Amino acid sequence: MLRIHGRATSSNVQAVMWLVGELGLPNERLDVGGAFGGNQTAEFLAMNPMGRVPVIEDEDVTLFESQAILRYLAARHGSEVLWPSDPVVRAPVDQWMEWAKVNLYPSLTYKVFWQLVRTSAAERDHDLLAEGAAELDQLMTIADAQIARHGWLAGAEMTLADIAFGTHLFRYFTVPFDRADLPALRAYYDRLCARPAYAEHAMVSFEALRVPGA
Ligand SMILES: N[C@@H](CCC(=O)N[C@@H](CS)C(=O)NCC(=O)O)C(=O)O
Repeated sequence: MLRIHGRATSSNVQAVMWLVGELGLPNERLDVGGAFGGNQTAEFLAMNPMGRVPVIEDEDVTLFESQAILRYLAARHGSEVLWPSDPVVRAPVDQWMEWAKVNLYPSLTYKVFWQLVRTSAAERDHDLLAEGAAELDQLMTIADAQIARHGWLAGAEMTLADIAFGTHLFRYFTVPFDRADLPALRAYYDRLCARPAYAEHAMVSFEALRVPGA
């Protein structure tokens, strides 16, 4: 059975679990990382020398890096729609997956989420927070236009690009900061929230991550 190593509060684990839920794959998820520890043992480092989650074990495959895991699971167990086999159809899906990981993830995770949830108010870097919020305005405006035009991030149907991107929207819309008013993005997020697999795996409380005074 597919085994996923990683705590449910990790956004990278959440992306993998959301896909696992969408595909209905039987699985076992183990709480590893953060307060659970277990990610610096020799056994874990043999699977991922970075000591990070998620890691998956699936029959003959052991894999780390969440985006590689998404591609692998979709290619091996998924549908043609989520991760098309035709390179021409797949390319924009891959493009938007990378766009989300390379741009959205650091701005939201390290500049906004970490400042608001994982840094006490006394130590908060307001310049960094403002920088992250401005970056998010720009990035989400791009996403809003793309979604308004096509329906989903990479086209007319939900793909891995939406999983790589949409996973982060729960935190984006939940942490308290000034967001741009983007109707297509908001409607898209509401559609994601109505999906059982998203509600179960991406809309995970982050209160366990909050530091005192944040
Ligand atoms: N590029 C990696 C990043 C993995 C990563 O940074 N994971 C974080 C959780 S989101 C982690 O393992 N942090 C240490 C911990 O949880 O103990 C991926 O996408 O899988």
